[in-house]
Amino acid sequence: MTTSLTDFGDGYQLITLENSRGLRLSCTDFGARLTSLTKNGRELVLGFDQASDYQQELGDAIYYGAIVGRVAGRISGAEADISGQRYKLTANEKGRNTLHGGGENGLHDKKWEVELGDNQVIFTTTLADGLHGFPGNVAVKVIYFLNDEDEWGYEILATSDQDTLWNPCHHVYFNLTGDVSQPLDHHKLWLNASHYEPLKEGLPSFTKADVTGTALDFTKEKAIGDALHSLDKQITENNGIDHPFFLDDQQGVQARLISPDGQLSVELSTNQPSVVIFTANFGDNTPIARGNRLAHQGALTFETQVAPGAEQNASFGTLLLKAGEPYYNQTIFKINSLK
Ligand code: G6D
Repeated sequence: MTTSLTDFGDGYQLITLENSRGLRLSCTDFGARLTSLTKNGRELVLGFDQASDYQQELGDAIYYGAIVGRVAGRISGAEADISGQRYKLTANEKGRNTLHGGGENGLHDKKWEVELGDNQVIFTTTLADGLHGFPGNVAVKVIYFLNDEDEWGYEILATSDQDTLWNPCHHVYFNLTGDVSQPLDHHKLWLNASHYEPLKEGLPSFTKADVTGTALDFTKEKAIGDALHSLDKQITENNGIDHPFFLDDQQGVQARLISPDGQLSVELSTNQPSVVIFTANFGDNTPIARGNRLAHQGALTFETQVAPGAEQNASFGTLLLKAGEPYYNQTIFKINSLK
């Protein structure tokens, strides 16, 4: 295993780990973000090679590969009850919803402290009490790891000094072709999720629905294009997939993404109850990443978290982080060479 540090521009640094089997992971103190994951030279994720490229508006580039929170996803109405008190939050989407914890000066666009561990990169930061309207000073640690079994992943740990809302995610986007100008259509996806959360005008519906008979049924592996080009209203109204899926288990492999050429797969394991899958439904006005313009539906996220909307449906889990209690998200991705 080798580790290297390079300049990432704008005062940020890039840390790269490489194992003995040609799997290379790069991450930066800018948002504790994954910027690149290559297997024998093939780029598997959406990202850029300098910090400034993430600052562009197009395609919400600022979130690519970053840690997002305090609360990933949307809080409808930008208000929440926390331990009996009502809080008004930053309405950074359409002036009425809180998206990804309230937008700028969040986890995704700040400079984290960084230290190197044994095949690990450890990022730490704090979110101040009152930021974006949320109570509590939150101390956050993100640990990236890479090993010689071609597994990489992250742990997110946090504690707060007051009861607060806390449901971060890691916003990695995969495209296993090595070229994000290729739409996802011929990637195959299997998902151990018999239920999902329909959206209502792009917002949480606070309900669970059976995937059976819908385009969002990935309980048997299928081409993602079969879903993306279906006439299922949940697809047509959201211009693609942007849905929380309720995982049927929290141990072992819960999802598998297979490259169109059948050479590679990524297998997801997580201790989180849900995963939000978003297929980068940005249309054609998108950034160019490493020489390729991101296609509409050209990459797919696995945002492991509690399903957005849990603030109104306790069966989803809870967004509440009680003062002094530990939060822990462990998510592992196994890269398999299939041929
Ligand atoms: C999308 O739900 C997704 C988010 O994950 C993404 O970051 C944002 O909007 C741009 O709806």
